Amino acid sequence: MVSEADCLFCRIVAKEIPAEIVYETDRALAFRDVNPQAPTHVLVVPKDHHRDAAALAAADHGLADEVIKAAHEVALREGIAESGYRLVFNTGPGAGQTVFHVHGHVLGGRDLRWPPG
Ligand code: D5M
Repeated sequence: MVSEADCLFCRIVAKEIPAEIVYETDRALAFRDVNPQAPTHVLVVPKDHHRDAAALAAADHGLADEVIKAAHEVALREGIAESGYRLVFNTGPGAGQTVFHVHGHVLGGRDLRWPPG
């Protein structure tokens, strides 16, 4: 496992910090966002540390696919796959990324406007 000291999501992956886990595979973990922006708001992360979506895609072939598949599995389990959901990877501080361990936000359960703010 590639882990980084002082990374919040690495510590959640290591189960050192509690989170409400909703789905887990060998290489991905999904848990509820502490500050939900929709009735369903789940974060999906690779267990290995990569700072953002671009780094993830560049570093490990197949892992980005696994994270996206895990996000869809979460949507199915949460009952939002059919009505539609948003999968968002904020990438960089200017886009609002605050935790630099790549994570996809799975958002759904309400009408989602476009463009997002
Ligand atoms: O999204 C970072 C997200 O991480 C933000 O929506 C809050 C969430 N967050 C922060 N701390 C926790 C813990 N401890 N558990 C669950 N969720 C958490 P970003 O795209 O980087 O702005």
